[in-house]
Amino acid sequence: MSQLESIYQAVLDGNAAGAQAGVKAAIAEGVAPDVILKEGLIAAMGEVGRLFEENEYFVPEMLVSARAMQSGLALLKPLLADSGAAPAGKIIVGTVKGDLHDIGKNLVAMMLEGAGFEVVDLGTDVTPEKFVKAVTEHKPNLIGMSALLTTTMPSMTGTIKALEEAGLREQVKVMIGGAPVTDGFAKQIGADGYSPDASSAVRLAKSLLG
Ligand code: B1M
Repeated sequence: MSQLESIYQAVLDGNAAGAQAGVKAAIAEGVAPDVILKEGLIAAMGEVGRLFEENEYFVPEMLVSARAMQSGLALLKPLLADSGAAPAGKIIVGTVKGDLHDIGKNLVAMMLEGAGFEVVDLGTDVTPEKFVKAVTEHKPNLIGMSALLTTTMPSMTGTIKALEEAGLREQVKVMIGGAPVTDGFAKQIGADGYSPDASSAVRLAKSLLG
């Protein structure tokens, strides 16, 4: 079994120690960090989602797989971060109200940090009010919202409305992402941009700031 296959299998099995061992070994073998991420960790989470849809996995299995993925991701973090990048701007990130999925959001935050952004991470289940309060407090250039559930996407709309009502909308650019989110949805709710994955999120953030 290759190191990528063993990482994939460890995440499927919810085996955090195995995922870490696999990531360490792959790094030692010189496998590129983005390949470990995409072909090992992210591919396995995609399969976990499929197994959940097929009723072969349930929430506990998803949870232990998520933990295994996060422990592998922690080892990749320093390698995915560019070194010595100039400060590129300040961004507040969070997973929207009602939504507890944070792996994708953490990955986006990690890549943004690596690209030189100062990132304020509000965590998960972030209400529109909390986003507004954080904008007042931290004065960011950008807000990045993540949603993984179709049922929580409307909270993105709610946050944009809350920013407008607080008179803050013109001060920040808003970017959104997450598996069910689309470019069309971003346009519909008046966000400034959408990106499908973490590396394009960095390009989008940079382009939004000109
Ligand atoms: Co949940 N879950 N989950 N889950 N979960 C999904 C999302 C689901 C698609 C599974 C399925 O049915 N196939 C489904 C949603 C269906 C829908 O709404 N259409 C689902 C469901 C139903 C649920 C529950 C309701 C289950 C239940 O309780 N019955 C429940 C909801 C809890 C809640 O949030 N209130 C639930 C719970 C959980 C766990 C807690 C067990 C766990 C999350 C653990 C954690 O995050 N700490 C979990 C997991 C792990 C998943 C799957 C399997 C994997 C998600 C993931 O981490 N992917 C997921 C199935 C799937 O996505 N295939 C599923 C890997 C990650 C790297 O990708 O998050 O897409 P992703 O992020 C990407 C891009 O989307 C993008 O960049 C990232 C990196 O490339 N991106 C952005 C993300 N945010 C961005 C922001 C940006 C830009 C890009 O700008 C700001």
